[in-house]
Amino acid sequence: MERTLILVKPDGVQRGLAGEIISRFERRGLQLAGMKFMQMSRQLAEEHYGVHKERPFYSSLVEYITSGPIVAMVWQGNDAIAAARSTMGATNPVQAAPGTIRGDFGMEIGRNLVHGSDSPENAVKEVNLFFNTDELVDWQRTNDAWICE
Ligand code: IDP
Ligand code: MG
Repeated sequence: MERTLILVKPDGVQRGLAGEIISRFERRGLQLAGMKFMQMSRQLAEEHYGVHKERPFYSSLVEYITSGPIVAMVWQGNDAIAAARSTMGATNPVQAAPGTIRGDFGMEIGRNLVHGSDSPENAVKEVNLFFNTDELVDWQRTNDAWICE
């Protein structure tokens, strides 16, 4: 069982796509473990995107992610990280396959609607950065046997 941090970025919220985006993870069969509506501080953004500090787009990325509210979520399941990333689509929406979130709703890499952890190590770090343990819910989904063999 893996957990992954998913964010509906400010463009997703502002465009009224939060429900649509959440729904795609839900319908896929991922299980929700935590969710909050919040606005990221600059400090949180700099920590979250610390690996990109030297990249030319870093300052605009921090501006973008702090520019409005986001929906932060933890989704879990077998291979949750890879499953979530395939539901999201490629980083650049122009290259993202139709049927993915970015491929269906995005036009530019700097407005790509959604974040998802990219590895088990980063997922643990990111989940802990956004959520306290008491904000994550351990619950039994009654239709699990129809999603997981
Ligand atoms: P990911 O979100 O698909 O994991 P990363 O390479 O980790 O992609 O980049 C983090 C975020 O930084 C992207 O989702 C996107 O918002 C932004 N980003 C990445 N590359 C560029 C770029 O070349 N120009 C502008 N923004 C970028
Ligand atoms: Mg990434």
